[in-house]
Amino acid sequence: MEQTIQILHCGDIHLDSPFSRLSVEKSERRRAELRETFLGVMRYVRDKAIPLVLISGDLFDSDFATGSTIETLRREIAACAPTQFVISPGNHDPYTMRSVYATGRLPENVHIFKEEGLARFDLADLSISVYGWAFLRKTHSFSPLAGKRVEDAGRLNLICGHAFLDNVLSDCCPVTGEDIAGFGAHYAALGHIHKYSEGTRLGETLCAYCGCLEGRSFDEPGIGGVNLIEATKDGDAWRLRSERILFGKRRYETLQIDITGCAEEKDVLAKLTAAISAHGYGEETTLRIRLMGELPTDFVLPQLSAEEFGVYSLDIQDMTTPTYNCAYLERDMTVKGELYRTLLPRLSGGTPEERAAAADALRVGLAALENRDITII
Ligand SMILES: [Mn+2]
Repeated sequence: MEQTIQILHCGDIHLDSPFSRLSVEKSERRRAELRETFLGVMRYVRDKAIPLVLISGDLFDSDFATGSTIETLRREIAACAPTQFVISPGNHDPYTMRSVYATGRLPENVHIFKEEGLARFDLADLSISVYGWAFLRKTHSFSPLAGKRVEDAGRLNLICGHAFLDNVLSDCCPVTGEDIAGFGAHYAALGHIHKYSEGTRLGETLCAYCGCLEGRSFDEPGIGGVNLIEATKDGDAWRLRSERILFGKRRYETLQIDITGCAEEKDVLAKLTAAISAHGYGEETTLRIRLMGELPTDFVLPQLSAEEFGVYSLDIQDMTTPTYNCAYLERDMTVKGELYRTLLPRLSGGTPEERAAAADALRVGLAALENRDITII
């Protein structure tokens, strides 16, 4: 008889993140949205009656959590029973005596790994074994899987842990691909890398990072989500299928747009609008646009607002360089020529940031010397 089991893998949720780059009001709203997104996952688990949830670390952003977050967590997890939750504390929320894991009185359907070394948790009635470990502090210096093998190959064997895969010098649990392949589990639910990527096969093991649930900065682009694993028993073997389910409410994205050749303000607007709509960015997107290319020295960039483009928030980085008549400026005996010659080493030889800063200085300087309006974005 065919038996199918669904397993939900999530992690790097970072509840109660400070979102410190945002204003007080916006950061409070983002914390609430993050909790709301997490509640969405819990609703999904209940609606689909998923029997097992793996949380691969960094459920909390730190070992501090607000009373209301702990209360919500307790209530939501209890309401999911008989679903079992297995949690592997990560580098942001290590298992310590004062952590929520030790003091939070979490419901009975939660199992938390408490040791740095490999431990095993069996779901008796489902013939599933989950192997995992805990961070006990900010660092974890060895691979709990090294040289180990699953103990009972007849069960559905899973790994749940926070680890930096194939980064042997890392002090964030340096597990290697060979460790995972050699261990011989069916699925490895990893946390730590916030970017979701398709699962990879390491030996017989499907191995995946779930990414975060909500991006918190431009370093964490895309809409966050969870991995839904469907394991089907086929004779003695298990067949696994992985599906990405999106839950994030907002996303951070960066677009690099070359505006060379734009002669007027409306050309820039048209180019940006086309790029934004091609990517389908809207109210859910905090967008950074990096403007590239060359512009005439007297070109004044228009003021660009998030509302104009229908996105949540807009951050413009002007990395354009001015096209200038360098042969003329080089020989120019006025202050303009002097300005150009002073900036020339950085315009032609610095890092991209230095070149951009020097180009800004030249554009603003020439504009000032020519009594033109200056707009600095
Ligand atoms: Mn994390």
